[in-house]
Amino acid sequence: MEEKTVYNMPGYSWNINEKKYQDFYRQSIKDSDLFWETQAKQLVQWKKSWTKVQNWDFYTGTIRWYEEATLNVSENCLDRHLQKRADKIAIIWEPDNPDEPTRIIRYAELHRQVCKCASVLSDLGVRKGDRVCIYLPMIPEAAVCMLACARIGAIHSVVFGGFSPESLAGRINDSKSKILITADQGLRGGRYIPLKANADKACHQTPSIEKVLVVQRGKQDINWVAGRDVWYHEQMEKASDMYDAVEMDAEDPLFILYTSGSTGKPKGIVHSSGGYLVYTACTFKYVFDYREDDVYWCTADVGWITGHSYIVYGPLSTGATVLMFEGVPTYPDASRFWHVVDKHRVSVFYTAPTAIRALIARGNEFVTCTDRSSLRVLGTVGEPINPEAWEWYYRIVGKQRCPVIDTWWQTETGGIMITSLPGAMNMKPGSASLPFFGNVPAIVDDKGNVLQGEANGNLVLTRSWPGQMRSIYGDHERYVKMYFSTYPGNYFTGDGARRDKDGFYWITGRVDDVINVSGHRIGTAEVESALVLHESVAEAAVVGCPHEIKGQGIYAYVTLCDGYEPSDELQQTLRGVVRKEIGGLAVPDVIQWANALPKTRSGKIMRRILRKIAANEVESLGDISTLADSTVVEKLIIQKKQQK
Ligand code: 6R9
Repeated sequence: MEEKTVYNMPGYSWNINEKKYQDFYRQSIKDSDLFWETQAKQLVQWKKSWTKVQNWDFYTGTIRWYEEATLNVSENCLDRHLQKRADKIAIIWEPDNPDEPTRIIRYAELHRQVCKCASVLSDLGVRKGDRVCIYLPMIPEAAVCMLACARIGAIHSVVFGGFSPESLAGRINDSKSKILITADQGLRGGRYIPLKANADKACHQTPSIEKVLVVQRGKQDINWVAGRDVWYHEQMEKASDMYDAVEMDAEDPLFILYTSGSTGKPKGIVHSSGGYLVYTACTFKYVFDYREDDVYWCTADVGWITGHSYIVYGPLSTGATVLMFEGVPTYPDASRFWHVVDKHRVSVFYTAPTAIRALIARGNEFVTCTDRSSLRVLGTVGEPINPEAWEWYYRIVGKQRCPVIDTWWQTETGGIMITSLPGAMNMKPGSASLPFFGNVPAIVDDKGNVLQGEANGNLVLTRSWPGQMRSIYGDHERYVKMYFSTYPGNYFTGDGARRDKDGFYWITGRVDDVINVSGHRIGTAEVESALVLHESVAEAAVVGCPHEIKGQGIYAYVTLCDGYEPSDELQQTLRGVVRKEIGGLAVPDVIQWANALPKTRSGKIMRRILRKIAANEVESLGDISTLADSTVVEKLIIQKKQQK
């Protein structure tokens, strides 16, 4: 691959320059204990200090940081700011509809609400270690509820509002959540999302749920289950605004967040309290070149890890002003992001390549009609950013004044792992650049040999970092198998990567059966399981295909049972099945009928070939001689042409 243009940084006094990055990085590797001890002391307030900074073993999957230390995460995000920042704005909430009023919540007020909410949850029977499921839209109450759980020491499990009742139920049952917090409805791009109705459906199958706490967002009529459902605002009104934060062990779980893997059902990623907070605070501070007067906006949903780490825990523990946006980039029109930037003088903006591509498609006028002079740093996350999108973001949105920070990380890593830092390094469009302090990535070949210098292969991390996930909820064995058994002694990311002559990393995408659709992870196995639920489907194979806006689309090959004929109607039915089982985000873009699927003699579906056909790369199918029946491939190509 040819190297792209390298941009020098515009002149500005950044917190970290090239030399500082080099020195700091070297120190962080040479004396990792010292580095992470210093960060922990500077960034987090502890009740009790540690006896050992790090204690981990990648063979057994034992990860411990700040042993025996204690703290409370909500206290770190709230109480300790009250002396200096009580009147500082913690959350600016921008509603879906620009005509609705903005909500401004200052640190003192956020503290009061979180204490009240902790009282409410406690009155409902929530105790330290209990699981609380949060299924809310992008409203400040989502952050309030997360922090209230942290205050009690309860473990939250946030489920993205776009997931179906079935998905929600699956996550509630896996975590055995006691309480479900939802809203009467969500609102996105002018459309209502029936969250309470979904929650009701889910609760038919969730024996662990004792109470459903309902936040009022709209005015729609909703179904009410007496004895189970409780209005949030009614409870909050009478709740005490004093709630002593519970002392937690650094290793006590802070939350569970479900994410898709290459096999089976979504896994509950477990994050710690102490290490996670140190890591999110530290990355937030350096990656976004944080300043006290910044207005910081991350456009992710709190239902994803980016929302957890870089809307709630990283920024609030740092005492930042965070903008929280309920809507979508294109509503009421494609200027919305930039109007919001101007309205609140946003200085740091963090979004996903898919949003950038969607906006490019609408034309530059939607951007150039706004001012955007407040912007200082632009960030991206979620998937590889194509150089065209990078250029547009840099030139059109940032007017070549703002560095574009490409941050690579995962739900499992808790925080940013490989990234550019503003002012500290040159930028190469499309490259996530260099490791963050303390991290040592490596590239290995399929046999696990570590490749030196310029290399292309599988991305692993060779040592632990405080934000690393600690386990898969209820299944530590699966954790060890998924992450530590492929390349023993290393954490396997599931991503492919290339390292160039300057040591810059270029993430090439997933090397497992996970598809990245608009920055959201979807397991092909999950979509296949949903499709075969329908009586007409004999077999289904799902692969990713290139998609102009989403990055990857979902391409499903479906073999029908005898007695069923392909039809547009049946396609719609099957799409509906996936929507119901998983949610709208997993609905296939293409369903191709297939008489048969390409299989090896041992019966394994050859997805490599299916991916090529889906991507229209049939000239480079590679070796198909191991197929049980190689005529299947030819038939699929013909069927694809006919179906168009
Ligand atoms: C934070 C988040 C993780 C997967 C990851 C990789 C892809 C994320 C990226 C990127 C290239 C970047 N990914 N950031 N690929 N460049 N800057 O997105 O977590 O939802 O768990 O997804 O996303 O493939 O493995 P998650």
